Amino acid sequence: MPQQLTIALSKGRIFEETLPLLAAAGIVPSEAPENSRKLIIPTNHPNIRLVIVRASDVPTYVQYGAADLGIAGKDVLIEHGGEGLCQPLDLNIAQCRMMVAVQKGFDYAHASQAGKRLRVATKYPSIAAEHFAAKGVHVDIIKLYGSMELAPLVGLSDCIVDLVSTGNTLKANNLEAVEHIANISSRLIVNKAALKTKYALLNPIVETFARAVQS
Ligand code: PRT
Ligand code: MG
Repeated sequence: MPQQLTIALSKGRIFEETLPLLAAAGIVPSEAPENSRKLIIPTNHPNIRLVIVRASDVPTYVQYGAADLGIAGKDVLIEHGGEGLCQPLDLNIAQCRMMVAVQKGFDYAHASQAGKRLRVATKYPSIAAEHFAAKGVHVDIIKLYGSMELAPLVGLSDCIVDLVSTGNTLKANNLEAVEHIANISSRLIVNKAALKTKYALLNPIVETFARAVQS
């Protein structure tokens, strides 16, 4: 039986921005996940299929070899830890910034002085903990799964650590960014074992993606 290749992707911006890269490698999905409830999407290539999973689940599928490769944001990869994964390429897609944000008018400089305690709401506890530890600021991290922007508005936290791209969400909720933590983009991730056992299938895709990113 010919070897099968499974690619894990999330719906939305990552899927949209990955389509041209797949096309460059001659891979065309049979349908778009936005128009379908299918979780396994075949492609024009009989041995290559896509699986559609939550963005934060992509590294897990690839780590355990349920998918051979995938595309995940650096935010998701830092929180996952990267175990069992090779990260051969920064694809420079789905770009954004990890920022600290507060309600407009909140005195962040004062509140984040050493010696005080800051309440931080975030979906990214590892990134947030590391950032504030490096500054020597004591924090209580409140883990949320979405809509972090609400937390400072209702007194759940003093600030949030979240991704910002246009800044429209912050603006619409009377928040402002006060600190830049990191620039974020999405990376190609490959299962470490598959990199060896499926080299002949995987390598042309990695090389094509690398060329597409450079051009
Ligand atoms: O949406 P869902 O809860 O299913 O999962 P997800 O948010 O993890 O997935 P998705 O598809 O929204 O994001 C996938 C990846 O895209 C993330 O892991 C990031 O690496 C990257 N990315 C790029 C972003 C953004 N830009 C972004 N703006 N991920 C999320 N956002 C959110 C942000 O959290 C905030 O709520 O968009 C809002 C801010 O956007 P602006 O344009 O208003 O600033
Ligand atoms: Mg989202």
